[in-house]
Amino acid sequence: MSARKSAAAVRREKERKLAAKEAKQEIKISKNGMFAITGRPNVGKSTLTNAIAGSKVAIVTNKPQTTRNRITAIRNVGSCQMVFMDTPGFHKARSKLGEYMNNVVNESVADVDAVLLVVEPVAEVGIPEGMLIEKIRDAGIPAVLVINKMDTVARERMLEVVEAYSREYEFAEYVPVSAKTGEGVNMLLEILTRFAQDGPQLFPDGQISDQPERQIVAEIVREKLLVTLDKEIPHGTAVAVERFEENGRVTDIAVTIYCEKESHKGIIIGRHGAQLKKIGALARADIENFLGTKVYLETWVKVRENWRQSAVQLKNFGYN
Ligand SMILES: Nc1nc2c(ncn2[C@@H]2O[C@H](COP(=O)(O)OP(=O)(O)OP(=O)(O)O)[C@@H](O)[C@H]2O)c(=O)[nH]1
Ligand SMILES: [Mg+2]
Repeated sequence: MSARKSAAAVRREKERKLAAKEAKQEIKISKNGMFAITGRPNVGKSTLTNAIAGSKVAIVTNKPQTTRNRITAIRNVGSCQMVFMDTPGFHKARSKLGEYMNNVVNESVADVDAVLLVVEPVAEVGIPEGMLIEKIRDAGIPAVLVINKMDTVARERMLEVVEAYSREYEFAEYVPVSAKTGEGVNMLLEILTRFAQDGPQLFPDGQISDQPERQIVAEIVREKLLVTLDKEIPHGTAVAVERFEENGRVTDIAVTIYCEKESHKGIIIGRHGAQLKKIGALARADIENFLGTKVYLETWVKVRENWRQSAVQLKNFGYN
């Protein structure tokens, strides 16, 4: 099963490189555009980021506050290279980690050609959306309202959403999409090319993200923690990659999962280690698919009391 997946991943990588090579021969990049993807937690920013990248670069779950860091997706459209920054869901912070996450949003909004505000298809401007609109106004940067999850509502609903948001702010564009089905995503990209500026190609052909492999591996493990564990426990976890060695067709990886309490550690490990085994198996399958090699994955669990409130620990886990 896993060997077949690996072969498929290798083939996909080859196809992507070939497509990139062909594209390069035809069109030379003469413009670039930087875009921040913002919105409240759980609206589908990372799903949209993956749809744009054409591959999974950001983890996605049905739990709010999944994304913690800025994650880049790179996509060439015609003569334009577009760089997207997925950001954490903007929320009322209750920890130093939450403050860090909101800060990632602030910094991303400050330095782009346009901001995408991703919203649910609901005709009401909520508190996080209102706060993000204030940031956009202050920064004086063009903004595009992306109405996501259009697969869940009737098409007519869009007009009501546009009406509600246009009362709050004059968006440059209003674009309905379904990040999940991919509908409207090409149209969105086409529209966004208007905000690009004359400039060089920033990333080589075929590169779809600037995240190191190790970081994506840590994120995949965190996704499995979020998917398999309940309530607050997964939100209090961080994952560190301790070992990452490529030995031909096998990648040897060791990760440590940090959690906030001894009781959480017990739950993560589970009875006779069953829960940790399940998390490891799910993560390993995805990591094999991502790396295109077989993977040997070792998992450890450690406690770091209240790390989300500690500036020093946040820094240790790469949230700095
Ligand atoms: N039906 C439907 N569901 C979607 C769509 N886009 C995203 N979702 C779902 O919404 C949930 C949240 O998606 P994410 O992409 O993780 O959302 P996010 O905005 O990145 O969330 P945070 O990182 O927590 O801020 C997941 O269960 C997705 O499958 C969509 O277009 N349609
Ligand atoms: Mg996300």
